[in-house]
Amino acid sequence: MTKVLVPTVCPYCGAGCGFCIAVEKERASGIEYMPDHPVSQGALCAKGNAALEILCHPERLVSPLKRRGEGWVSISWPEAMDLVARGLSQAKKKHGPRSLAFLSSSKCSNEDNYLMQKLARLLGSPHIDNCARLCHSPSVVGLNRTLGAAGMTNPIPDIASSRCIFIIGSNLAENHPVISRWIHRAKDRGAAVIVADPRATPTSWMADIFLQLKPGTDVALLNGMAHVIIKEGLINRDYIDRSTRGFEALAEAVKEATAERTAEITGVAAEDIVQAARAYAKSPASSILYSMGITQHSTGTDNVQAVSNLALICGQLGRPGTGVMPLRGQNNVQGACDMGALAEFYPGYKKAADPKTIQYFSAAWSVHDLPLGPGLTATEMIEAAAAGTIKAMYIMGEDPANSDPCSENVRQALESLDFLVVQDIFMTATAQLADVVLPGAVWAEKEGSFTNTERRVQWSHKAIEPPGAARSDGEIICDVARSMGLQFDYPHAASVLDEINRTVPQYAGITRERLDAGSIAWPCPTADHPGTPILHCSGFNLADGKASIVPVAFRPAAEAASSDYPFILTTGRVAVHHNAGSMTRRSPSLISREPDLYVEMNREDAAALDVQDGDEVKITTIRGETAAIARLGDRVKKGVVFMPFHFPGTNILTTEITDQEARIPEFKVCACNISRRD
Ligand SMILES: Nc1nc2c(c(=O)[nH]1)N[C@H]1C(S)=C(S)[C@@H](COP(=O)(O)OP(=O)(O)OC[C@H]3O[C@@H](n4cnc5c(=O)[nH]c(N)nc54)[C@H](O)[C@@H]3O)O[C@H]1N2
Ligand SMILES: Nc1nc2c(c(=O)[nH]1)N[C@H]1C(S)=C(S)[C@@H](COP(=O)(O)OP(=O)(O)OC[C@H]3O[C@@H](n4cnc5c(=O)[nH]c(N)nc54)[C@H](O)[C@@H]3O)O[C@H]1N2
Ligand code: SF4
Ligand SMILES: [Mo]
Repeated sequence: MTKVLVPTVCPYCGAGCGFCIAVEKERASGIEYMPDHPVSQGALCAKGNAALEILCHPERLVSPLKRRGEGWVSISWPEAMDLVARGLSQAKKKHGPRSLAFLSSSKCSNEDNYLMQKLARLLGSPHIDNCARLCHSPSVVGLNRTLGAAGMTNPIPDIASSRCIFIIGSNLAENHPVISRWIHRAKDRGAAVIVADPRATPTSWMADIFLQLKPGTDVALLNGMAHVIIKEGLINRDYIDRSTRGFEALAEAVKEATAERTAEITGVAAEDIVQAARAYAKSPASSILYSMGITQHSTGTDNVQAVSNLALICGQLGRPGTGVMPLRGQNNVQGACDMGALAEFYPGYKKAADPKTIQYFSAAWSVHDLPLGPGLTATEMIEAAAAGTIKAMYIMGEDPANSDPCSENVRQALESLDFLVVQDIFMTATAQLADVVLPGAVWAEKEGSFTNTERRVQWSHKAIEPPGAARSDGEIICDVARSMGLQFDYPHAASVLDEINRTVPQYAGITRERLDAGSIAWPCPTADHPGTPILHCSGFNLADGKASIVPVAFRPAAEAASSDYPFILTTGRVAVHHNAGSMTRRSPSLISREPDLYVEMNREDAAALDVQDGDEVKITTIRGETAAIARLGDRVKKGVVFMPFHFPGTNILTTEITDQEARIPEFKVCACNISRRD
């Protein structure tokens, strides 16, 4: 029997591991590892290993659907296109192009995202965004300001040459498991690991120094570390003078942030703060890895700036083993942002509010009347839908009804739209609210390029045909565009990449032909440029080539524990589920390992409430309540509880309060109460 091996990229997280799908008789028969892959080197985590389980799942969407009463009827593609064109055109005609909003998908390829944002803007709407808003938008704002670029500065394999790795607000052992293999390699070579997290996690088990801080106190911790480094003369004076501006203001701002004062705010012992500061500053090559524990706060942008301040005053940038590494979440969230599926940027991070950007793309796309931005962010779109200014939405590969905060408000907002079209691979909570549902093909059933967290662009090949009448996202977008009277002639993904090469300078040299020979990290300005694995080696893309040190003052989280809501709820992830769970809850090998929504509590808190391990409890916030199974232990300190958000229910509880600049919700801190359900 002939077996063909088709190289693809894992559809789950931003590590971008590669594997081959073995195809026999036109079916995916198994996974073959890729020992020469630059990141995964033949390894995959539990989710990667289970990826094929969703391909032929009986609940896959296999035909377009339209709502009829409480149920759904299958319709043909021409009828679906007619309904979508009518729904979007009517809103546009009655309320103007700015009444349309588009959510693009960081699960989809660069080509799909490029097409989606182009569709939005050619229809005259500036309102296009993706789930980066809920994820790394503070990195985009903060790092663009301080370092002039928001990408991870160094490649993943480079972590192995770090001598000190500071992991703050990231549980990479569960959420980027293949990246944690590179940390183990560094540890084997003698590197020190520091972890700052309110919870003990499989990541903190790797730590030499574990800083178990109170949720939302990262700016205080980072300022405290900067204080120690400055006081003890551990700064890199040469680097500060040569490559940065703003140091004196930071030194002034952290003058009072002594280790003792920091200990009071963060709950971390002063001695540990001093040890961590010394270890990070003194090592010849230190890197900082961070993720949602830093960004998902009303102070997310401040947190990111405080992280980059630490790297800058120690000169821990621009060399192997150093760097500021925002670990990107979804398989293609980096690419979705690069492609301009963002409210404030056209492709290539050209500012949506700059008339020069409009000129550039008007010429590139041979159109006029492109909308000046910024558009509404994902979180603002929901508010605008509720307020009645957004009338129609096109949502591809996102599940805001489960993944946005305060689910009840999201549901009401989406229900109040005149028209909603959702394009997904499963019937999600969001799709349940749609007028029309379009069945997309998933990664293995289509081809395209994906950009992982290190800015590494890889081509993923098509292994099998999609089920039933499902079609690739790119084809569907082109069809929608054509049925709205636009000229979208892209016969295949490569023809979209060809346009990306011409319009996105960072991708100019990342051609389809070159991707056959291997992956390339952007920026890659020409066809003979090797790509740029390490950023900021010779200065920064800011005035005078210098980075900005931006002092930030500690501000507490928006919600504090009170007598009615005495616990702090923090939400996040577990190893075997992914985000709102549409894929992993349907994956038999994964759901069997983690079948229920649970809340992790400290044993002492549970004892005071007479809650036993395995009891069903009720978790309440001012927004609503949900039930979960209590899981007792010592991983969280007294007064803190943790829930994963992979099951419906968690986001009923979370707050809509956002960071003022980046508009990311504060998923990591809200006040709640817990009681036993009898
Ligand atoms: N298994 C799995 N892997 C995934 C995903 C998944 O759902 N499941 N999702 C992907 C996506 S989209 C993303 S964005 C990434 C996210 O990856 P991570 O950022 O690692 O995910 P989280 O679990 O949300 O949060 C990370 C850690 O932040 C800690 N934390 C909470 N509050 C604070 C705080 O105030 N300060 C600090 N310092 N830490 C805090 C939490 O306890 C948690 O351990 O993972 C990606 N990979
Ligand atoms: N409480 C709480 N909430 C959170 C977070 C948290 O830490 N705590 N984290 C936030 C973060 S970091 C993120 S990134 C968001 C994630 O928010 P979402 O992006 O809304 O979450 P996902 O569940 O990953 O949704 C992706 C959807 O894409 C579909 N899909 C997969 N592949 C394809 C494809 O090829 N084509 C199409 N059309 N669809 C496809 C999947 O079935 C799924 O429904 O959640 C946020 N919400
Ligand atoms: S680490 Fe991420 S990319 Fe790699 S196999 Fe696991 S989920 Fe997939
Ligand atoms: Mo994310």
